[in-house]
Amino acid sequence: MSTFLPKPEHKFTFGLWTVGSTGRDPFGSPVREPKTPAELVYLLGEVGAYGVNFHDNDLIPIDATFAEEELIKKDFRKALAETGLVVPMATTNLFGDPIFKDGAFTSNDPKVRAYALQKTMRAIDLGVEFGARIYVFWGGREGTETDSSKNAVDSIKRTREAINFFCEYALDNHYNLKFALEAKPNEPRGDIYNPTTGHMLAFIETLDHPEMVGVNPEVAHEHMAGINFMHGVAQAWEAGKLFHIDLNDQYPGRYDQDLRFGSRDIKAAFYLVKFLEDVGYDAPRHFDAHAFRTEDYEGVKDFARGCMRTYLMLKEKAQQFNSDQEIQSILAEINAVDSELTPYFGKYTKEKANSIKEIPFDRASIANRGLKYEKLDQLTINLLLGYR
Ligand code: DIG
Ligand code: MN
Ligand code: MN
Repeated sequence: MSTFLPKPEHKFTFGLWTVGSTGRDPFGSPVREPKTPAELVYLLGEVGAYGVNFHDNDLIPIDATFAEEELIKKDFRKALAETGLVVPMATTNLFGDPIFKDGAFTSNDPKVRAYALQKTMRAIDLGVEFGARIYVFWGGREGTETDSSKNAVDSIKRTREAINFFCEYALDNHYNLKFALEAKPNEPRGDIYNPTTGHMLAFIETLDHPEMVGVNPEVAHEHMAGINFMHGVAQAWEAGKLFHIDLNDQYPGRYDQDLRFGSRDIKAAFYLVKFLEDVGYDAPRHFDAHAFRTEDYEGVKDFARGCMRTYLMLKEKAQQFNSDQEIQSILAEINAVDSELTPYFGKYTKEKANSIKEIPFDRASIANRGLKYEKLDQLTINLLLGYR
């Protein structure tokens, strides 16, 4: 049995805002004293994380003076050097300040849209300064409560114009950056544009530089939309667009809970980890989650350790699944190739079409075949519960 201790090769990362969450929620004030970015880096170093991510204002307060900014960066850089943590991803807070109350890129106010461009360019510079290679856009306020307020087509066009602008900004400055778009269906806005990873994949194809832009799917966000998260991740991967991933957990039909990874739907988490490991996903495994409001900072460390341990335990379960003879023999049987039909699949030809039209099918006998999915699923449960 391995000890499930995180290593740099696992590329486990946390945002400053995750382990730095002070436990504020819509119905209660903070329960934990805030820690500085440097203190959070040391905390992440203690639990064995590989990297740390930040929104611009997680690191540099929006009204910091130049001197304050330089001191913060100096301490942050020192903590990174002493712990060995890296900064794989950065992003912009375009949702916290009141100016963004009606969105940033999709705000009806051109002053807000212009300020959002300015703030994001500065945040990109900051992320690049600390080595970020992936830049995330989460449009938390890009939406409506009343659709009397915005033209949905104009909103998509404004979003496209902004992302095109930042792709050109990165090219113009020779930044080695990839952009990752993160979807969420609602909260904090009543409805958010581009609400799922699928919407984002379609949107990316309308951009001027689609090759620079991928997605950053988040477990909780797709669960909020009632979607099978692994299926969306698989579609993004197959399209070559899985640039980053936000791992956490979520009870269906609730607000964005950002729970510890694997703490709610262990079976869904298993299939996700199995997929990521089976395909050799090699980008950061980012836990965009936070500890329960009940916790002190020892509890926050328990939360962070739990995210990484659960991932590693499920990684071992996936290896067991892949080497389980009974499971693999069932999979081999239900995926058997029919050599007689093989010539008919693949690209279209007129000959194939005409031949397929003439094949006699015995629908009843084909339909009567039992697929052993109950046995396969129970074997999976047995394995996950440690009885296999
Ligand atoms: C929320 O799930 C969003 C913001 O925290 C951030 O912009 C993004 C990066 O992981 N996730
Ligand atoms: Mn979330
Ligand atoms: Mn996220």
